[in-house]
Amino acid sequence: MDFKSLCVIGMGYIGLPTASMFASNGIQVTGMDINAGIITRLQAGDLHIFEPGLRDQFGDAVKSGRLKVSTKVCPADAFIIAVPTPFYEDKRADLRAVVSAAESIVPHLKPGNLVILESTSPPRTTADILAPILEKSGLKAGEDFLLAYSPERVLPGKIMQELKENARVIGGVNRASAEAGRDLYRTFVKGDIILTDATTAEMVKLMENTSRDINIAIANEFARLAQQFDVDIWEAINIANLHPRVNILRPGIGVGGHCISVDPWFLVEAAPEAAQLIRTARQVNDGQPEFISELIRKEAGGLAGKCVAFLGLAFKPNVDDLRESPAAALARNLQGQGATVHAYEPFRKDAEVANIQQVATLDAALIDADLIVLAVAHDQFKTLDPIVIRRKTRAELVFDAVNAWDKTAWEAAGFRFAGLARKY
Ligand code: SAJ
Repeated sequence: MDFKSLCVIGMGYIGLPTASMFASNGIQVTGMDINAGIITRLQAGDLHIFEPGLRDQFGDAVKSGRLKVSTKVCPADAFIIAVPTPFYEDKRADLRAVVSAAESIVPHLKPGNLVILESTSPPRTTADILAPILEKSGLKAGEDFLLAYSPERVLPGKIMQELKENARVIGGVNRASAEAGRDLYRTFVKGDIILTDATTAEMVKLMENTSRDINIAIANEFARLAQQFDVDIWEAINIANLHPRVNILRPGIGVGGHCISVDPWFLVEAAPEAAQLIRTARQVNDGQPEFISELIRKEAGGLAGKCVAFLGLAFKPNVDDLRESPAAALARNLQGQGATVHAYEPFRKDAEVANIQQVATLDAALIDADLIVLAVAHDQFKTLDPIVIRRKTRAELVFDAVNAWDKTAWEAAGFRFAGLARKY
């Protein structure tokens, strides 16, 4: 099939790069978002998110005249839904944005159109929730219009590259829908395109992120054991990973972001009895900020009345995304232990994180500090020179929660150094 126009609903971390990529590759694209503030900023050429390479790609797309942004859905040959699917307090999937995106397509849906859902969703969402909403148009899914699920699988920080290069799964409500999806994404996808049914594609996406969550959980549990047995976990993992069939991931302060810390719950919700391991892994990772804060408290000999220079609030290194960030949870845990936390996040100096006192510069974080906690291994933190830092703070203790700093160098500069299961 030949697609000339596309409407992408949701201008977030996935929708905006995807819309820019299609427009740069010849398709007439409307990027739609219900948030008028985001659209006004984009119209002024001001991106509300940071992702390497996105600014240029978006700029090229706008310059080509093929990318427009709007608060309204427009008629098009194809529609992509890329809206958030968070969870409610009780961890059930919150599909309100998907439902309202689908409803906003209904008045524009024409015979021969293709609708693709990209948002991570519980199994059967496309067939059981999306199709009935779109069929309110009077058209039948798979017959009058085409409907598929194609999960985004790109890694924040590498989105522009992975959008093109990763294998793409397209699950249609029937074969014709999957094939139409393939024709659309072939516009820019260089990786393999694998066709399957919609529910399999939904399950594949959840399995990918769940297996990563479980692998990080076992790394975190190993770190807790190493801490107990006075073993350096980083040395132990390096040695274990020399085994040809072992690949232990990195322990840390927990698992955050909008994907891995959320998606496994969709499987737990769908089949609680069958998903015991998945639930336990979630609990281990969610418990990690508290475990680390307890380690810090012990190292500091108590935190009451102490001031912490807290480096990093993003959910992982070199991104500006603070959603579900374990760093924010750790900062709050330290405050709960009586510490005053001065948090510095270079990628989001203006972010307003509830109940966390942010400072605008590194120096402001260091000035009154009794201890320094490295929570996120941003490149600009990794390369800090301990000799320079020594001159800017009276802090004596440095706690590296993410194994990013050289213990010897910090000790040589006059700091007492500790970390997660760290001996060397
Ligand atoms: N983390 C660790 N240890 C590790 C790796 C990661 O503690 O060894 C932590 C990170 O610090 C972060 C969290 O896990 O808090 C998740 O980070 P990530 O880099 O593993 O993944 P995301 O959430 O940025 O992106 C994931 C990716 N999925 C997989 O790798 C299976 C990406 O491909 C998906 O597109 C994305 O979720 C998504 O949107 O679903």
